[in-house]
Amino acid sequence: MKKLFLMGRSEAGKTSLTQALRGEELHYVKTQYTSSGDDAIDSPGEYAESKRFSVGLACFSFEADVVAVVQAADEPYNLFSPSLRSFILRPLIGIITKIDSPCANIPMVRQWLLNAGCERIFLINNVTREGIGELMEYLKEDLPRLTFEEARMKQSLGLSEWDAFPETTP
Ligand SMILES: Nc1nc2c(ncn2[C@@H]2O[C@H](COP(=O)(O)OP(=O)(O)OP(=O)(O)O)[C@@H](O)[C@H]2O)c(=O)[nH]1
Ligand SMILES: [Mg+2]
Repeated sequence: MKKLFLMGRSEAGKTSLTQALRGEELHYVKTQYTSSGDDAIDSPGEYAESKRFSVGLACFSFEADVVAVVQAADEPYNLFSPSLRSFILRPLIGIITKIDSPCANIPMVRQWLLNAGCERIFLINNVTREGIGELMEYLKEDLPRLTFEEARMKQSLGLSEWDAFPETTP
């Protein structure tokens, strides 16, 4: 199981997502500090909203196998810059929550996440659990562990550790 790090503005639905992933009923708990469980690291939205604290998110991300930018489908403006990908040394995915919102603008939020460099985007309704199965499917496989030599080889090819080797023609 990949360990997931969640970052995104307050009320984006990060804690609800951890509850939905665990199969729990949603119950509101304001996240006051970054907490690391077995399968997920949840952070307070205020970290993403403050220039000073957002640097800390990069540090927490190193404890995870995959980093998720969580944005609700009805967010009025974007907090994450297009250069975001460059300081995250993990696979970066986007999670769009609240797809049930009457004010949802999924194409706009999807574009923000693509601009940030997310390689996959999941659409989630934490209340009905729509989309949770697809995310679980993605998370269930562990990332392959590389030897030092394999990591060096990937670097020499300009690949990230988690990228597949390119197909070679015989
Ligand atoms: N309709 C709907 N409501 C949701 C969804 N996900 C979360 N919510 C509601 O949104 C509110 C905020 O959710 P949280 O999961 O606490 O948000 P958070 O991102 O953890 O917020 P912070 O802890 O402040 O960073 C709660 O009242 C949730 O019930 C969703 O997919 N659809
Ligand atoms: Mg929370």
